[in-house]
Amino acid sequence: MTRSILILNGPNLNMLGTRQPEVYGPTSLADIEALCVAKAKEMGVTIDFRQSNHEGALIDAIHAARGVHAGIILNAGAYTHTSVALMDAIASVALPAVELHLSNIHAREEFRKTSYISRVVVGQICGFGAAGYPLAMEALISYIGDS
Ligand code: CA2
Repeated sequence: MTRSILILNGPNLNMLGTRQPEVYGPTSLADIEALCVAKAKEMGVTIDFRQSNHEGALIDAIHAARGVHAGIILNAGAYTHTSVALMDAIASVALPAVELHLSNIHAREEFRKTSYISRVVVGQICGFGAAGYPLAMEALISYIGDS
């Protein structure tokens, strides 16, 4: 069976490439999706790439991943630093998950150093810009292995 992974993007990530390229890079979310589709082809997996600005919609997508996807890559945007509900959603589906950020959240404002998501994921990739997405795919697929 072809393995499938959910790549979920949170609030404001639809605005990538329009402002603050010095922080988040020049790449649009559509360009990042194309990068992930190419990587998925190379790795022989399928992806479901999504973005929502709504916490509940992100939670619904995580719940729906159960029994459908082998794992989750989550860039929760600013919800990373605030959302116990998203943390609980990841814990509730018991799927391996990788936390992803374009920027190095540990080198920025104090409030970005706190991540609720970190408590329930296998690991975190941050600071590599758009290149972090294919890196996260490699990390997750390697973690999942042949299971
Ligand atoms: O570095 C990341 O990937 C973040 O998850 C991006 C979030 C931020 O709140 C997190 O702390 C780290 C922000 C999403 C993108 O926001 C934009 C703001 C202006 C222009 C374009 C995107």
